[in-house]
Amino acid sequence: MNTYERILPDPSGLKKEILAKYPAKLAKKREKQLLIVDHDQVQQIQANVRTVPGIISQRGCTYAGCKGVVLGPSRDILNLVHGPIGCSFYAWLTRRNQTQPETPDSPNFMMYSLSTDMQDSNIVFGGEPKLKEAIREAMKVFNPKAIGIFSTCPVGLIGDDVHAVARDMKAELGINVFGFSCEGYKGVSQSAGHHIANNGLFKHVIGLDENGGAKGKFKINMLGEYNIGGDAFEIERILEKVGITLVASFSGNSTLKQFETAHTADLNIVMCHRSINYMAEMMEKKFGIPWIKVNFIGAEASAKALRKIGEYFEDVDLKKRIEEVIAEELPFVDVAIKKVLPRTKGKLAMLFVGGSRAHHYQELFNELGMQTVSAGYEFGHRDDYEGRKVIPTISVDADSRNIEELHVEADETRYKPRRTEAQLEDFKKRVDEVEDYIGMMPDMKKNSLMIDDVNHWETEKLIEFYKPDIFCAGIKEKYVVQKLGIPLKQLHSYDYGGPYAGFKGAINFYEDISMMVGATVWKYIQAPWETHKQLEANFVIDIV
Ligand code: CFM
Repeated sequence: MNTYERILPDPSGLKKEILAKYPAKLAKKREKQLLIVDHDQVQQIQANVRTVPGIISQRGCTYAGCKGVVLGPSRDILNLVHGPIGCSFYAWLTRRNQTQPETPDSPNFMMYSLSTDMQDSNIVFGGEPKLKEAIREAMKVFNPKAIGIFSTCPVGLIGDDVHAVARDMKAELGINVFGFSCEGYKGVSQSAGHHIANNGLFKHVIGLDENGGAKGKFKINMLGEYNIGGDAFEIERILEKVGITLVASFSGNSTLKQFETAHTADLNIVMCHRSINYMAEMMEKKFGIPWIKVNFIGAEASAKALRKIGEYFEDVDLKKRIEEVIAEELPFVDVAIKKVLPRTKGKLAMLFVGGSRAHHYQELFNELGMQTVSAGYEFGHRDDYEGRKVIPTISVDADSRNIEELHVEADETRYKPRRTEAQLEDFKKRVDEVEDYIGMMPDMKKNSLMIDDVNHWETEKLIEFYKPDIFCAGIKEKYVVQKLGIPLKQLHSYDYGGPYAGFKGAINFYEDISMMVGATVWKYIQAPWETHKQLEANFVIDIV
C-alpha cells in the first residue's frame, strides 16, 4: 500500500487533445485503447490489434518475441537465424540476458549471432540449400545437442520450408533440430512470437528426457523470467535458500536439459503471464502440473510469491523456512527504503513496457512511495489489463488465427495430477491467482490513464500533462523523453544495471531510482525544438 498517494486530476481533456490530432477513423479506433481508469464502471480496453502504419509505435516484431525473448536466453540450444543479416544484428548482444554455464567448458552460444545471411539470389532461387549448409557448418564448429531455426520475413514470403529442413537435418545429424515460423509479420507484435516459441518448445523439446531432472522435495519450474540484468540469479538464490528446487527456467539462465525434464516439476510459477501462459496451460493439460501467478519484482511481492509456493506444498518445514528467509532479507530492504524515501516519496512515475513489466514494476514504485499515473503495454492482450476472466470474451481476429493453437491432451503414461481437486480448491481459498491473473487494471488508481501501444505523439502529451518524475520504457523512447527533461529508466535492459528482482534487486532499484529522480541535470536541458522553430504538418486526407 502506498501511503503517499495523491488524488489524480481527471485526464479527459488530455485524452480529447490527443485524439483530436488523429484522422476521424483512427481517432475512433484509438479511443478504445486509451482508458481513464474508473473502478465504479466495468471497463474494457482494446489491445493486441494492428498498429496503424505511420504511427511511431514502441512495438517489435514476431521474430523478436520468438528468437529474442523466449529462445534467446537458452544457452545451449544453438539459435540459427534464417534470413538477411540485418535481422541478426538484433540478435547479437542487443539484449541483456545473462547466463551462467555450469563449468567454463559447458556450451554457451549466447554470445554468437548465427545467421544464414540470405542474399538476393537465395530470395529468388530459395534459401533451403543455404540453410542446410549453415546447419552442417554449425554442427561442425559448435557440436550442439540442439539447433533452433528462426524464420525472418523473407523466409515466409518466398516459402522456404524450415520445418522440412529441420526434419532432414535431424535425421542426417542425429541431434534435435526444430524450426520456428516466426516471420516478423506473422502477428501484430512480439506477442505472436511468444506463442510460436511456446508451441515449438512444447512440441519438440518438453518432456524428452525421462530420468534426468533435478532432484528435490519441492520441485518447480519458473516460467516467464528471462534473466535480464541477472534477475533470475537473484530469484534462484532465494529459492535455493528456502530449499525449493528449480527444475527448469523458461528461459533465463536455462539449458536444453532443463526444458527436456520440465515435466517432472510439481508446480509452475508464472512471472510474465503474457509471454508464457500458453506453456503453463499446455503443461497442465499434458502432465497435470498446476500453475500459479507470481511476481518477484518488489520486496513485498517476492515475500508474497514465496508464501504462495509454501501454501501450495502445504509443508510445515518449508513454510517455516520461507518465513525465516523473509525475516532475514527484509531488514536490509527496510534500511534501503528509509534511506531513499525522503527523495522518492510523492513522486510520479509512468511505465510503458512490453507485456508485464508496466504492471509488475508498479509494486517497486509503491514501495518507494511513488505513484504510477499512466501505464500501458506495448503488446499485452486484454487479459493482461483486465484479467484472465475476460479471455472467453476476446474476439479472435485473423491475426490471432494466424498462429497455431496446439491441441493438447493428457499424456497417456505421464499425466499425474499433483494435487487432488479438493486440495486445489482449498489452495484457491487461501491464495489468489491460482491458474489466474488479475491483470494491471485493478492496481491502477482512479483517473490514471491506461494506454495500449502508446506512441511518440501521445508520450509527449502525457509528459506535458502529468510532468512525471520518471518515465520507464526502452531505448527507442529514451532520448526523446530525456530531451523533454524527464529521466528515463529502461526497463527492458535496465540501462545495464540490475538485477531488480527479489530482495537484493529491490534494493538496487531503490538506489537507482532515487539517484535518477534526485538528479537536477534534467531540468537544465533545452531541447532543440525549444530554441529552433519546428516544422508542423497535418494529414490532408483521412488515411484510414
Ligand atoms: Fe514478458 Fe519480458 Fe515483458 Fe516480454 Fe519484451 Fe523483456 Fe518486456 Mo522487453 S517477455 S512481456 S517481450 S517480461 S523483451 S523480458 S522487457 S518488452 S515487459
